Amino acid sequence: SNEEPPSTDIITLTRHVLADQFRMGAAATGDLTLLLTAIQTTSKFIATNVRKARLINLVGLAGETNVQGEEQKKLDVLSNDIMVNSLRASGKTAVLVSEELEEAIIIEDRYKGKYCVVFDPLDGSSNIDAGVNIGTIFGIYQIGTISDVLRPGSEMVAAGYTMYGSSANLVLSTGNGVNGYTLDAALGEFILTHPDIKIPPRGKIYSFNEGNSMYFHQPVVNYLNSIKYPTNGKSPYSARYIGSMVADVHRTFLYGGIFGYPDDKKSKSGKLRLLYEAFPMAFLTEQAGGIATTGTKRILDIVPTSIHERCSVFLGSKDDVLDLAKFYDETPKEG
Ligand code: P6P
Repeated sequence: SNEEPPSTDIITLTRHVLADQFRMGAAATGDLTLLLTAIQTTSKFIATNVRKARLINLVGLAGETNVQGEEQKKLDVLSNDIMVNSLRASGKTAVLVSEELEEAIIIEDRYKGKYCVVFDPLDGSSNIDAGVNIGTIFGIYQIGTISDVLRPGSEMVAAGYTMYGSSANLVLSTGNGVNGYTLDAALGEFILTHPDIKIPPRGKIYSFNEGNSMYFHQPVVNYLNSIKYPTNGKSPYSARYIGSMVADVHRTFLYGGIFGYPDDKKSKSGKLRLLYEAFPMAFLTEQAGGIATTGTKRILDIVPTSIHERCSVFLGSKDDVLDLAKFYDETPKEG
């Protein structure tokens, strides 16, 4: 048959990360690689169960939807449980912080390793019913002697997300750029499909929930007006808002533009969580050549005061986010 012979030189995520470690000449103990293997396992498990839930949902539409409602909520818990169990069992973690858990988990000595993982196991899960892409977001710190997780995002050693859609896409940085991997379910491997992701320096898309416009602070209003009613003869930007952070950020990385969930008069500190949403996405954004700011401060420089605190987020193409930041510089502090 004229079918292409299968490649015998597939670059799996594990091989790619190992190659990176060797290239770095780091005393690659393999610890990070093993930790990332555990994270891959959780993403495969979640991908399977999100797909099943959608299937059940389709089947369930004829049944009592409230059962499906329960099913959806269970998915959040299911995703959290697989993350906690798999990360603990890896023997590479000391502290876990999950969006689903009020308190941080301190790993018992028998399983204690040198990393702290902060994660949102299933962000945007309210979108499952509509078949909208959702995702897992994670960040990895190397813990010193103290199991103190309240450290700036700039101290993360790795960060990534897995987006569950028509396929499962895992986007990862270990500090040397950003790479995208797609799950080959037959092999059960994430294969390198998007090497060295770089955000275009400027895009033509803005991604905000304009349903919050009534509450937006003046700098955001002024910025949005500048791209919706441009006075420089340029055409207005397009609006794209999925309402699932992983999907909106993934599109921003690939197509460029700006994603924003700013603090406003209703959400005084914004809505997105600093430790396991803003930090990982800001880490990836900078590694992909973009900028991530609160409007007045680099997100990765924030020192958290509590594990579930929220923060204002603007991220994406360098030139677009710099344009936004100018409006904060120009606006006198509101009384
Ligand atoms: P809104 C999903 O619930 C989420 O946490 C993020 O994934 C998403 O970016 C944001 O909230 C959407 O919030 O207020 O626009 O529905």
